[in-house]
Amino acid sequence: MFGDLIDKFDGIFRKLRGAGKLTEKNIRDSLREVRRALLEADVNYKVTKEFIKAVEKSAVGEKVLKSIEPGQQIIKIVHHELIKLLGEKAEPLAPIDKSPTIYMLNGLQGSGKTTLSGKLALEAKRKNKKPLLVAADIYRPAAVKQLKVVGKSIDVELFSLEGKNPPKICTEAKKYAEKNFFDLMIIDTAGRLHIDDELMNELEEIKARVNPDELLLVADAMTGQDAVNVAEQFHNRLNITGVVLTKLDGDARGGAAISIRAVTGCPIKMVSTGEKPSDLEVFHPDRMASRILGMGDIVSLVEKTEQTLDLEKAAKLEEKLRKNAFTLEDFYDQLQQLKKMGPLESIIGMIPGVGKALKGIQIDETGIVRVEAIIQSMTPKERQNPDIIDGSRKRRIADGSGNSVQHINQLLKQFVAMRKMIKNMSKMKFKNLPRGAFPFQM
Ligand SMILES: Nc1nc2c(ncn2[C@@H]2O[C@H](COP(=O)(O)OP(=O)(O)OP(=O)(O)O)[C@@H](O)[C@H]2O)c(=O)[nH]1
Ligand SMILES: [Mg+2]
Repeated sequence: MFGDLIDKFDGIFRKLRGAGKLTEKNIRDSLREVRRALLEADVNYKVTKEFIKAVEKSAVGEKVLKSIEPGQQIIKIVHHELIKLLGEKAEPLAPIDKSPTIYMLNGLQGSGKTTLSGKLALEAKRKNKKPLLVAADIYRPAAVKQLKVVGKSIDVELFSLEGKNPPKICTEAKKYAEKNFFDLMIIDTAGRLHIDDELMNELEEIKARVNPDELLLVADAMTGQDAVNVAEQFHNRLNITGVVLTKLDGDARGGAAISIRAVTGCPIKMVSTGEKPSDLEVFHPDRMASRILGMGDIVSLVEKTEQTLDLEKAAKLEEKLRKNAFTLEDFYDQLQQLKKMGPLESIIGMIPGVGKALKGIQIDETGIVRVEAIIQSMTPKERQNPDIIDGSRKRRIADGSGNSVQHINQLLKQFVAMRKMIKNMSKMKFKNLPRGAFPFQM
């Protein structure tokens, strides 16, 4: 997620920090690079222009030039403006407080509506709410079946009607939900290749008949500016309440995520980062900005951990991370947990400073088995204090785990990088970002 941008910002900021005293010229040079980075990330042209203007206005002032750490000041300004661009604060979905609350999902073909239906239903269940999935896609032969499978896998009831049109299905579904005390009704509508009048008319009619509490556009982040255009058109016709960006896991550029709010005025409410039920997050502009600027997102990481693991373990992890008491044993433990949480890159990307720290160090999923074997071959003392692992210990561990000494070195290097990162992390203050908030060295 945002891989390209993170790399570029890292380079730009590195230069800024190295510049010592800043002049208006090197600020302008950096901003030109920021501008190029945003455009290359497929951020909307106008949005980029406005963004640079806003940053420039705050940055090219005496205050910044005279501050003790001008480089840091600029990063702070970029961070601040990015948060503004992304929407300032999180806008969660309408609360499930009626019988039924209605979420209606719209979007182009393959954008991820059906997958999202399942995720939202599961989340409702987690909150002890009773969800109902409504199959309003009667055009694609396998669509109803697909939603049925989704429903079955999470044990959620499906409402479908044969031989009826989608507005009628939704009206009947609402009656059914009212009668049977469902808390949430999720309408999975049909996707189309392009926006056409027929589709819009149908969606408008469903909207008019059931009056949904959320009218969400599900947009594929990987389609970049197309997603932004689609959002604009949907919003013009349907007055959507929010956007859910999907496939952010495969979106290295981030153009849609960054532009959509500014172009449409519609908030991004949730983001989907994978196909698994747990790959759904509330969109937090501040956290997303931090992630984009390579500052990680420890808050989301801890939340994700809490969702996936038992709370006690998560609390312990958080404490350890903050106390900087992370050992190889914890590392091992975390690997076990990580395996449950989804693709490693998405998890690891949330750790502050990780973009650079772990760059080039392989943590592919198959490599985990090796890492496990290596740690298992260590003595408890070695796991607690890897500094004592000298040449002969390395050879013993290598033999014991069926690896080469090189592999042991690689793991230790990886662990040291991780520890350093965590050490930096503990310096972070989440509430008052300004000073010392950045996990990288200034
Ligand atoms: N990597 C990734 N894949 C996703 C995500 N969300 C959905 N998908 C995949 O995208 C494909 C299409 O998802 P669907 O949920 O069927 O999309 P849809 O909008 O219902 O499609 P139609 O019903 O044909 O309009 C599936 O293979 C999903 O597994 C995501 O956040 N990340
Ligand atoms: Mg579908």
